[in-house]
Amino acid sequence: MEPTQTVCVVGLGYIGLPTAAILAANGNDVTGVDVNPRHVEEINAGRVPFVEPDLESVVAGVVAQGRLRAQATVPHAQSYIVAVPTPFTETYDVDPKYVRAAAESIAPQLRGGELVILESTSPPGLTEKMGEYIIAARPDLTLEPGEHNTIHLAHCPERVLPGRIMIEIVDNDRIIGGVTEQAAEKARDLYATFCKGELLMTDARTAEMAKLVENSYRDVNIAFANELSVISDRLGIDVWKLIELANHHPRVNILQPGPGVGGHCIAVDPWFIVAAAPEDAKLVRLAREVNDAKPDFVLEKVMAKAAKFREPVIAALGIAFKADIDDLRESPSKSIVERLSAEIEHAQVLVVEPNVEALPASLADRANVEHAEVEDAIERADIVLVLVDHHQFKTLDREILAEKIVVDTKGLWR
Ligand code: SAJ
Repeated sequence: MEPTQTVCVVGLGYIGLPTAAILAANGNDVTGVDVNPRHVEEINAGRVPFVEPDLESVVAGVVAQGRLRAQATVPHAQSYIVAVPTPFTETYDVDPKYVRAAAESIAPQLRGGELVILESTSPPGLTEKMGEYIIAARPDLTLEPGEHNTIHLAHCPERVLPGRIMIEIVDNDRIIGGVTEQAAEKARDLYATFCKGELLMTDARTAEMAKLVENSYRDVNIAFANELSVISDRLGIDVWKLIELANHHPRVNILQPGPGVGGHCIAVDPWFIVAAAPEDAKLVRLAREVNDAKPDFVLEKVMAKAAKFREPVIAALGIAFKADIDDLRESPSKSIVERLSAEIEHAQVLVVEPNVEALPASLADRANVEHAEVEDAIERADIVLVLVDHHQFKTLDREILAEKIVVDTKGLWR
């Protein structure tokens, strides 16, 4: 089979690498570019530098077939996909430095007629801004459609769920946002080589906003659940039962409360909406504030229980940002445990996290913190604090909880 087209993916992280691999597996000739030499080396050896089910077999296959290679420099390609981080600044506005660096590394290779797609989560307007970076570096090119030297720009946000990426990257519907109609058509043709979901055409700004809105929708719904959990606690109502009952209504679907919202998407993206329209994004901002305040509520609850003991032993179950993953970034559970061990120095905190080999330095370095096995931790504890609903915790024999004070933020053992 002849390659469908040459594609260069800039940024070989959680999104860029699966995208590069799936494009290559569907006939495209793909070069992946990454600034991390260790990543480049690993990928060229057919290995994946992070955990994601089923990705490694695809990467190994396409690398062996010569359809995917990784390197440090940007080559010429018919299409480019930019999948780099878009962190936010202290004022919650986007920091476009990685998008800018990617645009500036692509610009020298362009001849006219190429398609440049931004996949990274973006506030409205960043795709157009990427075009400005390209034109600033290459004033001989244009973003006007229909010229021989036109560069086509599109925003096609990824919406895959970590842990299910290789399934969702193929099956999910995909929003294709062109800065021009021609750009959208070109981007659609590229995604059509591997995407079985519907390809939904729109403009770039709407596509940028759609991604932010999807994650904000979830954030607002979780904030509602978290607020209900605080209200229910005060009123002596079981919030899990309450939500279960309310969700029997055919038009009600409340998400689950927890210790707070973590990860690098749902806890981040709503801020881009707030930054874009600070006066108007009232609900979006409030939801962020409610979810960010939930760890304080959990902490106060545990501290009140711990005050009854001279030297409390607290088993903290889970520090990942959600169930059955090893990702500790932006994890409310981890921050609760850090604060707990700092605020009650005379407490012993037994941290259970079956998905990591060792605790992060912020915890490992504390004298009153120990990485423990779940049953041992519970046996030794006065207080059992459930922070993540890992499958190992769900199936525990409840007998071992008798006599223990339980603070269950995930409604695991009701
Ligand atoms: N959470 C709750 N209650 C719930 C559901 C989740 O407290 O009922 C918490 C989780 O514990 C976690 C956080 O929310 O701390 C986020 O978890 P998640 O599983 O909802 O989402 P992510 O961050 O892993 O992935 C999301 C997904 N977006 C949506 O479902 C709208 C994914 O499809 C996106 O691709 C991803 O963000 C992204 O990259 O933006």
